[in-house]
Amino acid sequence: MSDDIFRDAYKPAEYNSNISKAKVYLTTCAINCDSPIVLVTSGGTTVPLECNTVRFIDNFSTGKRGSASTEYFLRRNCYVILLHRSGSLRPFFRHFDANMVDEAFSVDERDDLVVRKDSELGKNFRSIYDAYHKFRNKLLMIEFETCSEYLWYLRGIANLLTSYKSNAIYYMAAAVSDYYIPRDAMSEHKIQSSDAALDIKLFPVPKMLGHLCNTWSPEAFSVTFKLETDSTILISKAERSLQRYKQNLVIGNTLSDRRVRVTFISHSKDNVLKERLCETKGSDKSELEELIVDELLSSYRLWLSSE
Ligand code: PAZ
Repeated sequence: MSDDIFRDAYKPAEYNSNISKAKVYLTTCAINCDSPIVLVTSGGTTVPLECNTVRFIDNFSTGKRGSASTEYFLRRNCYVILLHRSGSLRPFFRHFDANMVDEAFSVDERDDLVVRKDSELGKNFRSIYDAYHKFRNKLLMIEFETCSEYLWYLRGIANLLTSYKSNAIYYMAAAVSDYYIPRDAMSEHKIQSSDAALDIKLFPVPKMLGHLCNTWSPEAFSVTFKLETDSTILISKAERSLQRYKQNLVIGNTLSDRRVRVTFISHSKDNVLKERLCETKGSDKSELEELIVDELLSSYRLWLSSE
């Protein structure tokens, strides 16, 4: 079952061209650099119910964690490949939304459309625009939609990143489905409605984290996120993940307060569990992702120096 998801039937249509783009990106931008190359995963994966997909299962993830973190990694001199859900929040563009249009723009006396300097967007527009232009060549974005597309890209990019050894960082903030429907069990066409209840059998998605940390990219620094809704089980679940997959760090968060606090969970060299709370309260940084990225990069540097 574990390799079924890598059958050609699941391969993303754009796979070859996106992996070629990643190769070019790595060779032209990042090959001779000492800066870390970070793979950020972001947003939720879908699980199609039909081969010709009309309906699918989705989850809550907006892509804020991944897109905001990408900005801070870029600002800290890292290269970033952002593997993100299509339509989820994107770095820099996440600051703009349609509701701002009326407030942010006006027409001046020469009939030109101008950004109103007194609007929220106007106040920040220039610095965001400048940052986007400054960093966009250090950023490569690849989109996924389904869980299998995500896994294909993860494996493909990990294959490329493996030669960057400890210069590569994995920052896995995507909310990846735990269950899916294998191609053979999926309806070819739209499931027809009827008066009877609909039975759908979901199968566990093969766990790829072990492959990533131990085979695909064993020398990289890998950080995974763990989300729970019950805060009382968060640390034990994170610890179990650390024991099982041997990633360097798990960042735990709960659904309700994930915007203001996370907990860094790791093992020390002598295998003692370490927990560090990271929260916006009492910090001069307004976005949690800035705190997370700074804390993570110091752990990374410490790890590099102890290698
Ligand atoms: O995408 P978002 O900003 O709305 O949410 C971020 C998050 C909660 C999906 C992320 O922090 C996370 O915990 N990802 C891993 C989820 C999991 O598989 O447990």
